[in-house]
Amino acid sequence: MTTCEPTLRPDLSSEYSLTADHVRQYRENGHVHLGGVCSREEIDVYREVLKSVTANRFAGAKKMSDRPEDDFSRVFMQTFNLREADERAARFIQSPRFGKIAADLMGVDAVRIYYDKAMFKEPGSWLTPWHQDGPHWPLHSDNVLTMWIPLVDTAIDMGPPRFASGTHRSRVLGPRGIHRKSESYFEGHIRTRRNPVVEEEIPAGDATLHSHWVVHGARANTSCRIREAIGITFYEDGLCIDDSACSEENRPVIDANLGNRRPGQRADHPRNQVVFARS
Ligand SMILES: O=C(O)CCC(=O)C(=O)O
Repeated sequence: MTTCEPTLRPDLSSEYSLTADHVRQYRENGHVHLGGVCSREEIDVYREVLKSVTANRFAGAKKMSDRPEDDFSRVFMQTFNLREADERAARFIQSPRFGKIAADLMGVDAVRIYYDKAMFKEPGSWLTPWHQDGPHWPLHSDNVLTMWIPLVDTAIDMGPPRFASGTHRSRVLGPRGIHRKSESYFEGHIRTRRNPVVEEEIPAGDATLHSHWVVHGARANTSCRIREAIGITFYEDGLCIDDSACSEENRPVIDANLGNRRPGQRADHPRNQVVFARS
């Protein structure tokens, strides 16, 4: 069908009008919600593409009640690096529009992609425990962020991301990992420090962006709809690998996402494309 040709899909090269207030919010709070990053038409077209890539990968998923209780599978189904599996998905994920937003928020000249992932939270999925991303990634810098893009309107009962504003300023704050222990630790931290928690419904086409240091999570999906979302993690071009904070068990996966560059080397593997650079 001609409508499936990659060349006929929106190229997302036009710029998003980021305001000075967006940049201020991102830097002060560690996260920001941007309205209308994609038009409804753009998101609908790419939703079909991204769902077709995830469909095979999620096909064998067990029923919720048969999944182990002590791993991540009850939080959401996830799969990585759709951009490497499908040219049309790459067109979306590597779009200069998204790359420029990330670069402008961080105030850097160029950004690379660390990885992308689909996070589909099914009805009945558990909450996403409070956590920080930074402590398990081998990029110890303030200039790493994730753009979270829902493919469907995400109401509060579907579990949009929630953020503890301002927690990015302290960098590493608590235990590594995303589990019951991180949930209770950060819940206590947020209560004690009275960090404001921001949780909003996110229409399809909007996006949130969060620093990898900010404490974040999501409530359980108590609706009857799947929360379909894509996360794209960007970092400042020029960073070197520092994996001193990574756990041994995660290191092979983490290193592979950066083309197995070694500590001290530049994180500049071709796998981690530069998707935006100021000329
Ligand atoms: O989608 C979620 O539930 C959590 C997302 C998240 O932790 C992230 O994108 O870093």
